[in-house]
Amino acid sequence: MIDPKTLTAYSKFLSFVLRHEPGAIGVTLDRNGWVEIDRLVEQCRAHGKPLTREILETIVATSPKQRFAISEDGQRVRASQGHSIDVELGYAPQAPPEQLFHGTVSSSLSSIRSTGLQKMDRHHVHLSPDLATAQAVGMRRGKPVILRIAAARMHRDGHVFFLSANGVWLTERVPPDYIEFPEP
Ligand code: HQG
Repeated sequence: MIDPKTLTAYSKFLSFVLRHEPGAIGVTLDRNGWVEIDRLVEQCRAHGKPLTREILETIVATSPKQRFAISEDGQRVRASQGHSIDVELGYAPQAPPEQLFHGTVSSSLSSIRSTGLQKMDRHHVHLSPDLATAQAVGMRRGKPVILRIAAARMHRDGHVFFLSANGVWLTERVPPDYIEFPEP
């Protein structure tokens, strides 16, 4: 049994490597974001992170947000979303539900009111399917503020949506007109 704190620390490190900086441990991702598990483990160990295949598989299986996925042949792993580096995740466009949610903080609101939701350092704006998830996302930055997104209307107006393997809705941007802000 691996202790949960160790798993969390490895999970954060893997997010960093698989979404942002594979070069930090000398691995490269293929165009779809995958890396060979053996190579990843070897390079983690060479950089002072004694990861094992067992720990990796435990993280993939138990991560509450299912951040990582293992390929069908069991040989490769990738992050399911959240990248800042250029990868083609290959998710098919999908019609979103009527409404989606975005958790943010009050200090971002005036900017969001004028420019809408921007993808910032990531590939997409990330939207949550339910309030509780959006609360948790917003809480990473402070007191959460929940925005309601008229996703079905956006979709009818031609905006493209993708659903990641771990249930995060992704879109290029959300113009202010589709955002319902909470009462001040
Ligand atoms: C804000 C986590 C000013 C936006 C979560 C957010 C999620 C603006 C921040 C995933 C803005 C970007 C993504 C604008 C957006 N002006 N601020 N125009 N547009 N923002 O981390 O959605 O744990 O890139 O509100 O669970 O917070 O990494 O996006 O506060 O699924 O797996 O700019 O990351 O998942 O922050 O989180 P992020 P996010 P993981």
